[in-house]
Amino acid sequence: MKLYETKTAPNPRRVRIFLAEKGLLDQVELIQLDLQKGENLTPAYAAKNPMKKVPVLELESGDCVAETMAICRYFEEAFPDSPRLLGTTALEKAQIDQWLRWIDFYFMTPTGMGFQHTTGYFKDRMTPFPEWGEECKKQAARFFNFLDRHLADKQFIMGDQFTAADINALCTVDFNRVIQQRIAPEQVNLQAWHDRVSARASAKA
Ligand SMILES: N[C@@H](CCC(=O)N[C@@H](CS)C(=O)NCC(=O)O)C(=O)O
Repeated sequence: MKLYETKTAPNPRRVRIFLAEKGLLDQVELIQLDLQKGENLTPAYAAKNPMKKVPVLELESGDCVAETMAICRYFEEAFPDSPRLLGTTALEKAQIDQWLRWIDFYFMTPTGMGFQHTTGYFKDRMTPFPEWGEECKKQAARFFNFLDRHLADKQFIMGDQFTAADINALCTVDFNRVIQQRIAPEQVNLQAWHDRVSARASAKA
């Protein structure tokens, strides 16, 4: 299997950590794309993912799966003996999904938009609106506070169990450095959780 990705980008990092936690990193060949050079904008790549984003998983059959969580879901289902990261019971699955959507919509997306609209990183392919970018940065900063409160009495986002929600939150917290946002000294619960999840071997994947 091939995984089209970019080492420095946050969405592919989510997949790499997910695979590392499952012990499945050796199942994929990592193919690097330089996003700023537009290597994701070619017709050949658009045939794999019409949205022209990384990551994309390409199976031996030639079938492609785009979208970070769809790729993670593929590995969760295709390798049922690997550690479960998307829940086991109906309630766990639903609550993890809830968290993944909260993190995507209210944390990852504002972080990404804050980055793209304040830096002009992709100005060759979109029109940046700096004022909108600043608003998005504020929304991402509010999620730091929300996570800090949530983690006051928990080891991980779901409680005692490390899940994909921790992976996605970790990658988003870390990516906030590109918009100069970091865990504040008073956010001690968030910092303790961050130390805990960053210490796992998978965080270096
Ligand atoms: N919803 C997608 C988002 C993917 C995404 O935005 N990827 C970024 C890198 S983290 C990308 O490919 N950007 C290149 C571009 O926008 O041209 C997912 O979850 O996989």
